[in-house]
Amino acid sequence: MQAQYLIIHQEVAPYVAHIQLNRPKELNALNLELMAELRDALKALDADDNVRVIIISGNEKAFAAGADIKQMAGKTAMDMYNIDQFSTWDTIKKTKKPLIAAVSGFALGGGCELVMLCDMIVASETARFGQPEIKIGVMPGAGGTQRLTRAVGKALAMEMVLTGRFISADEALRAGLINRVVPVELFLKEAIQLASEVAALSPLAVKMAKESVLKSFESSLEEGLHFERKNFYLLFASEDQKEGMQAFVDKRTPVFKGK
Ligand code: CO8
Repeated sequence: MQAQYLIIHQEVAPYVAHIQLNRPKELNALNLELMAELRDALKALDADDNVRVIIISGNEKAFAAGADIKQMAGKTAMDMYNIDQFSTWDTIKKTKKPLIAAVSGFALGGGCELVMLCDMIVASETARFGQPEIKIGVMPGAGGTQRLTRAVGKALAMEMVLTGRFISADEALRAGLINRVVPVELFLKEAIQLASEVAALSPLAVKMAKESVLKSFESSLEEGLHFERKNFYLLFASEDQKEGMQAFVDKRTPVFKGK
């Protein structure tokens, strides 16, 4: 896969791919071209049987400092409507395999929203999360008012969205926004470790479990429980279920094939 604004590592560990956002001079500002490349890369990796988990990172200084303000500055509402950038985000949201964000430095605006679209978040001690759109006369547009509020609750989300205050990795951890914080030199290693743990499991069970957890954000409890139950039953049609349970009985490590 060739990309101008991404570095794609097909296999950083068995069954683990890594996409690095790569516009370092602009702090990985998410221009339309980068987002289109990210959408295409995720689609390809989601369809690749040799990939079970995908890590998205930036570099040490920035995961991403938001949407590209320079690209947006002169646009009219009709330009924005016609560009329809959120269809790209809608496609990214459909990725079935787990996405792990490895965050160091700035994760702001669209950058924070991209992080929140991921399923698990590993941060370095230097990570800063924020929705500073209010400071440039707009507001979050890619889920910042919704996913942030669900993750950290109304009080902190409201403060971040209305003042643009950045929060540290430790505050994000305490607020339940992220999974873990590690020293900066370890953030990618830790993400690969976490991804490898998941990649060793049944990819079918993992995908259906991800889908079921996400369903909880969009359904009543009853509907969500029903959805969960169907996926649970469905997994009994897989060879991985037979292998997983037989391995437990045999006291050996299961080998999952995704069938
Ligand atoms: N867009 C475009 N360029 C940027 C952005 C950005 N979001 N952030 C940084 N840059 C550029 C700077 O312009 C600068 O370029 P140059 O060297 O050519 O002047 C370079 O990156 C380095 O930045 P700074 O010199 O400002 O670096 P500092 O370390 O002094 O400051 C900050 C770092 C605090 C991160 C600062 O750059 C900043 O405040 N950036 C903007 C943060 C922001 O407001 N983000 C929200 C953007 S709006 C948004 O995300 C809306 C999302 C809605 C939908 C999502 C669609 C993708």
